[in-house]
Amino acid sequence: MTLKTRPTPGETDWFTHDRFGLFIHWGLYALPARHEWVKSSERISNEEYHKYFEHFDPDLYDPETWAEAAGQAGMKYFVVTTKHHEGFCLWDSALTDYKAPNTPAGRDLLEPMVQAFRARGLKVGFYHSLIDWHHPDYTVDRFHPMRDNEDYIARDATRNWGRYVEYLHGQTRELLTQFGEVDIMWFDFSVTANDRFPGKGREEWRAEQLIEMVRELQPGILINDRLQIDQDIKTPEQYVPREWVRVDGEPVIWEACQTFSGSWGYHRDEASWKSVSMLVRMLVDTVSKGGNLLLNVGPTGRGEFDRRALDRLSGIGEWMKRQSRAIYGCTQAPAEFACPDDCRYTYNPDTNRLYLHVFSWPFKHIHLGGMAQRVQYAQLLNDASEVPMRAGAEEGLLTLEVPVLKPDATVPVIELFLR
Ligand code: H79
Repeated sequence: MTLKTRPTPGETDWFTHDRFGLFIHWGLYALPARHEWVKSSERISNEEYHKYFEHFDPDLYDPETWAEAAGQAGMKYFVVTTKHHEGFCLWDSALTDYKAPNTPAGRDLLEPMVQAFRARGLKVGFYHSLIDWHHPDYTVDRFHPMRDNEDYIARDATRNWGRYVEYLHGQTRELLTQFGEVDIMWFDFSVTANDRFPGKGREEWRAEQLIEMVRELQPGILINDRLQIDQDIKTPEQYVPREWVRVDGEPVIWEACQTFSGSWGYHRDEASWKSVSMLVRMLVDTVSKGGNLLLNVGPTGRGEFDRRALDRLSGIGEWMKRQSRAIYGCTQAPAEFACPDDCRYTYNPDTNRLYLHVFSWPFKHIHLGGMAQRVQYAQLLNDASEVPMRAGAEEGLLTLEVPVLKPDATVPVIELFLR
């Protein structure tokens, strides 16, 4: 049997079937182009940061091309930053002036994005930052850009936290009432205290009340875990979990979020871009442990996915075009199937097919212990060419006879039809 996860309040079937989504981090930080945390890392004041607001003019923005790139890569949903920690909003919120329509962009940028992705059949997710480095009522904490500014900190006494929480809840309401059906609400994130500043968590966000409102407005929506109350999805960030993610010993629904290069926002000079091969292996590895992959693009200030991102997306799409059967509807294989070296298994419980993803192509043979009686037929997934099998030398051993030349796929997959 495959692992059964702890039940959650939302509708998770589509999510664990689809497995692969696009994260989009787009905001004013695309202009400094040196990490979406630049305001915090460089201790930039609201006044200094304002130049990015005044110059935000994404004249090449065409969400249809974004949706096409995501769909072509095999992604089935997307999650976009409606507001990141800098506080800038992509939509025409009635609750702030700090929004795209008031920049040279001159319009709501979220609505056309939602339309374009939905039209391509992708599900819609909103990332919304709990943290806000622009709002006047948001108090200083360990990450705040003004954490070293004594005057700014002194004015915390005059800040009305309740007003910020109303803003947070009010904007969440806007997002869940003005854009049709929303499939995921992705809040980010609760702040721990340090020796200088208190933290902000479920009490501060009034998380219980917020969650209740979200569920009332969008029944069936999936909510992540960063309000300090676990809901539908656990969200490991920028690492590959060693095994199926558990909470209190129980396997849960999880989604790893990963970057192409270490920055979420567009970063011009970041050089540690992952290869297509590494990204495909990351996707396979994630699904082999029962998880989803949410892979991020940081569009430029002109409103485009840059060449490096497009290259990776199209490379992944080239693989997914023939191999997606080993991803959609798949999960961790039952423990009885011992996976050979340099490989991963994914498994589709509905079709009872096991997929052997070969990370390092071996010479002529792959030996599968204990499988002699279990496999009815084997083929390469990229071209449906038969992989001959014979009973191995040992009891129960099944030997697959594979071509010497690695098949034409970034990660070749052998489809095993089980008995
Ligand atoms: O939105 C993306 C990130 O901006 C946000 N979550 C994802 C989805 C996030 N990134 N890091 N964190 C949350 C936790 C804080 C990490 C930090 Fe740092 C390490 C803050 C300071 C040191 C990363 C590195 C950010 C600045 C330098």
